[in-house]
Amino acid sequence: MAFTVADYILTRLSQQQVNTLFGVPAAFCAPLFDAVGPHGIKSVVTASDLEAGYAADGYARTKGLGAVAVANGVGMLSMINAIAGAFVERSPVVVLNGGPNAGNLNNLTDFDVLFSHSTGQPDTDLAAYRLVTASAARAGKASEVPAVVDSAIATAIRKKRPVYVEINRDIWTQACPMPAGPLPLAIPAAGTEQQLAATIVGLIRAAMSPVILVGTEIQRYGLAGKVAELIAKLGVRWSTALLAKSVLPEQGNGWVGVYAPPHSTPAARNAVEHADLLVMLGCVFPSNYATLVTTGGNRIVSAYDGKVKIKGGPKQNAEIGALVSALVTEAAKAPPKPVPAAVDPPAPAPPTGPLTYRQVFERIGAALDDSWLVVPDTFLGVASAANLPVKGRDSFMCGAVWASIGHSVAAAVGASFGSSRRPLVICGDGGFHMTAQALSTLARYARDPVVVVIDNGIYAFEQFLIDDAYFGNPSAQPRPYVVLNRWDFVTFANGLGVQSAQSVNTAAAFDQALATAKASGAPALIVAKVDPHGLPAELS
Ligand SMILES: Cc1ncc(C[n+]2csc(CCOP(=O)(O)OP(=O)(O)O)c2C)c(N)n1
Repeated sequence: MAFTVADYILTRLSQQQVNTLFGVPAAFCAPLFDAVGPHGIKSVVTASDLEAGYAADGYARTKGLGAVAVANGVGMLSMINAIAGAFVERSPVVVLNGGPNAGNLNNLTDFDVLFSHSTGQPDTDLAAYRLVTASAARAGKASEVPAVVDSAIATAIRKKRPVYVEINRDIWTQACPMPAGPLPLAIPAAGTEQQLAATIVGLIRAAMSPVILVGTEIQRYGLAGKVAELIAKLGVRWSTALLAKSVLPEQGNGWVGVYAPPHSTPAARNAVEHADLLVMLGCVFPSNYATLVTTGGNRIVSAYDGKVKIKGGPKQNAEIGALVSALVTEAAKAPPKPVPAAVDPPAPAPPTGPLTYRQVFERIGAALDDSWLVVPDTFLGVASAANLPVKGRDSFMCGAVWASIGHSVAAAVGASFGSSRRPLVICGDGGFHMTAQALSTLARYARDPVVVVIDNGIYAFEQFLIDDAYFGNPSAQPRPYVVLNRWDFVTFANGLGVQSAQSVNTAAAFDQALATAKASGAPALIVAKVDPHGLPAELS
């Protein structure tokens, strides 16, 4: 049988250890799904296109590269939110689209006949994805496929961002040359790294209270081990931005806690905000970091996206991998300094009375071991999630910057394939409403995430941002537009095939439900019912 265009793409993906293709098939891309088997790739069909995008993103964050294919137009535009998040948060997902053929395009331009799911523009998907990917290209002929695909996958891996590949729907099964040689994955050093590293290490050694803020690029480029070495050699304290939580094990010396303003722990706040030198390595900053970054001026060194900026100086080119290696080499030139001891998290209060937001996090914190991957959503509990004592490296995954509610449940689908850890999702009821059908995918493919839904009946985070006085006053009414339709979550989960589902309203019952879910090895839902007026500890 001939080696086809679909085979080419799947070969290149499997060479990069991608063994799962997420998506929702449609005629324009179905031949890709038909071809997966011989490549050792499994297709995972999700309950929605948005879920497919989040799942591929969760897989990419945990495995290093992900792939997804959905229907052109209707599927692609539905999924674009997930890929925008992957772009912002540096998650390399290969988006594969079956695009119009020559006849479709002629009928559109000559006769105004729309091809399937067309907006009436020949390249809507391509143009839209150009905005949220590191590269977007279309292959109209089989002969163009090797160059288009190689360039896209290499870009995804080098830039740690999603890429978009559109294949003329007619050519999936056409003959295509086999891949020639390895992908060009090397990232050339800029040549400045050694000198910049000498300057930065000199500044750290001269500082009284330096802190390294470790960011996402360190995880994505596999540099965590080297940064751990750097911390040990320099005896420096360290924190992470929320997006990068668990890039290094948090029980090590020098750890001061996640810095996620405005609700960080006093230890993290003091260390980061009062550091006389703050070295920020590969951090993606959302707006809540603006004060720190924009007013830091003379005490900040930052390395991000191929550039280094030292204390208000100009941005200089530097490749992060070469820079981190050079920092370690420079740091090794003097004897290691002792690293200050880690700051211990506060002990939880005894679990009494009705379940509270605070208790849910305390109980989860007490139950964490190194089998779990904690996957919080964007909700009132995000600051509490930042402080969870997760165990070991890569034990936390969160859409902390793009902040799209519902990400957690669907990204856990992908992470359950990409990580050896078991996802423990923590989501608000409103966020759960967004991607709740993902429970069906978990059941169908026998995945084992545990999903904790904190059921307070409202979009509490929105209420908090609009009028937080509501939370201190038990008789206050929430804004009408933050009130949710109440679901019977247990019946809903059972209906989707998740048999282990229970609703709890005390801390003891929550502990029991979590232990049962852990023992089951099957997907599980725990509905934690809390008072809508309650706040997590960090916001009280
Ligand atoms: C896709 C998307 N839609 C809307 C928002 C705005 N938003 C941010 S938090 C939030 C409320 C979340 O409510 P819930 O999941 O119930 O958690 P809670 O805040 O009650 O803990 C909303 C609507 C968003 N961030 N993402």
